[in-house]
Amino acid sequence: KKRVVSGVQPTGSVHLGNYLGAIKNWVALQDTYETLFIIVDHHAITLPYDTRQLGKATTDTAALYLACGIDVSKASVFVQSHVPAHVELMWLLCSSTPIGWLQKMIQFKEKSRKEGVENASVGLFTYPDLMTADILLYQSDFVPVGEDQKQHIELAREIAQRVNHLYGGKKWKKLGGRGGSLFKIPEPLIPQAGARVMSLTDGLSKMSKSAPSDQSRINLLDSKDLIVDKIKRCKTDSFAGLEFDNAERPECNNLLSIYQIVSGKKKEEVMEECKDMSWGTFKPLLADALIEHLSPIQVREVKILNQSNTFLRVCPISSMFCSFHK
Ligand code: AQP
Repeated sequence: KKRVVSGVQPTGSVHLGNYLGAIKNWVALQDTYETLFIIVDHHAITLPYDTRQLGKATTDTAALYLACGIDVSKASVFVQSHVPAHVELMWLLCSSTPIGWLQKMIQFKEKSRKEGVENASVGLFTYPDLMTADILLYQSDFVPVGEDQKQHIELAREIAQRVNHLYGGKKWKKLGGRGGSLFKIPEPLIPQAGARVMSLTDGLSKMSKSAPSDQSRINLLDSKDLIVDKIKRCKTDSFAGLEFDNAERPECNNLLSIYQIVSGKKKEEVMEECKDMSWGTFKPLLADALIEHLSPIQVREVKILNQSNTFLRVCPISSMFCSFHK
């Protein structure tokens, strides 16, 4: 069986972008592939974080994986920091990665902007090497991610090729080494719909955990009232009717796309159904579709957390740093 690896950072509330761009697609893959879904807590400490929250966010993210339909009888679900080999391989990969390759990463530029590059952590800079280690450690064939991670997967491929070239192949075999390729070259799996879910308050920015306003995202655990309120207040435009793929209407495209995926309808069906609608008619329809889709996930999440009080109790990173607080 081909192998699939992916993960989400326990950095805050898992939102609709994480779900539609990644987790929802994992569920379909677990029947066909050997799948490993990781809660990537080492990634979560590359930006300032609350040590007391990290353990809880780790447990909550794992519970959400299961509530969204990940089945542990088919897939492996685990916490990144529980497997030290991720960090060990990362160090080996860092030593073969030219600094210039990391300097080109858009996510580093964006995430270091707030603090300034000089103040950003070395961890944030080398994050792509850790992500590469997460993938290469398991000789993964495919990595299902949202579009924002495409550049990191391309880098992972380049690092794998470089290490294969430097330390694999015939020349090492002659010297008594293993020869051949050390690492498989992974392929990204980016969904056709949901690859880039945009903010509710700005159709040109991606929905994100770190955006200061909670109004900009639908969290998977938002209450019905909150979903209705967020959709009621989300940014729209003053064009007549609703349409996909008009570059002048990014919010319209985003909201229709979300509706299409959560309602399980085809794009043509949604176009036909919504083309003459006003925002006043469409918004309650979208809110209802979101609630209908997310409610079963929310019910399962509560059940899972209640059932499993020993479930992922200890998070080594947080327990280590928490002890420094005392
Ligand atoms: N808006 C999005 N649309 C589609 N997919 C998305 N992903 C993230 N945002 C969107 C995908 O979710 C997976 C897990 O993301 P992550 O938590 O590991 O990384 P992230 O990019 O830090 O997530 P956020 O929520 O967007 O946080 P910040 O605030 O840090 O930017 C990945 O597969 C990602 O592609």
